[in-house]
Amino acid sequence: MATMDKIIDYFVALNFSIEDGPKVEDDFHNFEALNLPKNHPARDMQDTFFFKDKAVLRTHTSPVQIRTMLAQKPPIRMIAPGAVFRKDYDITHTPMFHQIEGLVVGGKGEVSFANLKSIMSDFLNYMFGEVEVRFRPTFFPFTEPSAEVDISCIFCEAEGCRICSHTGWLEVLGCGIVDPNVFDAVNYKDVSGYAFGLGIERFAMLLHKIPDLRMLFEGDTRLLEQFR
Ligand code: 2NM
Repeated sequence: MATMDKIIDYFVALNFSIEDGPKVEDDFHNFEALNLPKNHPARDMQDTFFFKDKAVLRTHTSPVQIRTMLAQKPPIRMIAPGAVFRKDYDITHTPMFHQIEGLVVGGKGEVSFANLKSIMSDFLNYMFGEVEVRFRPTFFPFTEPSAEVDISCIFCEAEGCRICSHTGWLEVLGCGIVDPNVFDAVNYKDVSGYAFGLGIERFAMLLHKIPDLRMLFEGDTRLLEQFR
């Protein structure tokens, strides 16, 4: 997928390794280690596909970050591209989609929110050209502080249109400083880190101005012909 390759190229040039992991996951790697304890309301956000025996289809690629941290010592500088699965189907959601998540871990005090802001801003300017980038505080179980990141609308030059819901802004990714509970789960001591995640189909949709995400999965030749 061209959009996936463009994103991967950026991070490979910055010395990130590409990591992979299983799509059928267990509770520990998909939830528990990511600070999503059992019976926690944050689990409902995930709309998980469960198997009979408690195995799950991964709802994000973060379990790959957990497996990489368990297998390697810091420093870590990685991205995990791949398919993820959620019970969600409408014009902006498909039950299978692709994510790229990134993780950087260094020694105590080595990694800051300022580092995260600058790498995310540079990355979004590489992807979308000269856009404004805005960080809004939000909550994720696995990062604290956390931010949702918006770019100025590339469809209307931030004038306000239907695609940006007349706000002038498009939400494109989430990120934050890795929560200490995540490092505890993998037995990392005296480290600091940041992580980020984004949906590749959403990026493709914005880059190619495709109005309905489901069109990417239908294989209609009228869409595909335009990308020959
Ligand atoms: C996001 C947003 C913020 C994330 C966190 C981690 C880990 F494993 F380090 F805890 N991996 N990915 C993360 C953080 C993902 O996606 C919207």
